[in-house]
Amino acid sequence: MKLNVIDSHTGGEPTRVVLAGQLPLLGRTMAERRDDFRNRFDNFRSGIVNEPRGSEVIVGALLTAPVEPGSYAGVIFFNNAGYLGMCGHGTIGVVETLRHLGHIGSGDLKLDTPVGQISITVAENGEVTLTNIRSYRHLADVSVEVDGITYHGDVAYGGNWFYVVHSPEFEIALSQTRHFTDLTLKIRDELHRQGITGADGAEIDHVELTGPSAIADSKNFVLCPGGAYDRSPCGTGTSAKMAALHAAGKLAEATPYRQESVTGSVFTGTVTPTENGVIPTITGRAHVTAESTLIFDGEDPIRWGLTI
Ligand code: PYC
Repeated sequence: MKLNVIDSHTGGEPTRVVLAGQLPLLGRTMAERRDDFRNRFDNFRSGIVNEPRGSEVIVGALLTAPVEPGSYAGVIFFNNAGYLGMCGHGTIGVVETLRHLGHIGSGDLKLDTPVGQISITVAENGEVTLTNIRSYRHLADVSVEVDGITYHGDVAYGGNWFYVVHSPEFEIALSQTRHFTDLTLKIRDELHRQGITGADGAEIDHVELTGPSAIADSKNFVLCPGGAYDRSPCGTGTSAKMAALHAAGKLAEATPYRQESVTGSVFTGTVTPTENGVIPTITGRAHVTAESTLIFDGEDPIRWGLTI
């Protein structure tokens, strides 16, 4: 079995796009198709993103036919730990991949995801602005204690569930990623231990630390579900953060908010208030890094990837 994929990175965070029509998913909605992917092809999920073909940093994006009228395509995001509701850097990577293939140019398009339809504008220079689904602060000022230090943060939704730590602030730097990974894993475990969840008991699987930035409004470190940190500023994390700031009266409608990542890349966002939350936009740029054919050799005992 072979799969054609295109790799890109968005602000340093990789996306591996699996071109449409190669894994025939059943379902009328993207959520049904995601469930079919999980039930029948989860070995491909693992084989596509995990070692030896990938790593815990890669986010996969499987393209499908659209489900909503007017949409260009459907997309299901996944990683080493499972499936993501939405993915901001991944959406920008998908759009750059479609542009690289000559399937789209500048202009507007819509993509269907398991959590809703995303609107996209592609500029002549390849910059992508995505309009995300409704994002909102679910719980304000939740405290957790780890190693004798109390952290304060908000539980917020931006297409995935986040605990956004607002104090203390951190000096975010690449040299500190091991320390921040350990800390955010402990914070996430503590949230789970205390039974703190998103709406309807949803698991909080991303933790975002923020601190001052020399070039943007803030700099972040985002722990992703599988234990890797986001090399990009995290589109869903920036959406969640902006929703929390707006709910706290700290971010006004249409005011550009610049989020720097731990690697120094930047997304610019805005919010438009809506009932019970905001509609965020996120602007960023991706670059294609490889066109490849993945081979799943029936005689390879680890063809479905290593789960480390
Ligand atoms: O950009 O939304 C994002 C994202 C989620 C996980 C990794 N990147």
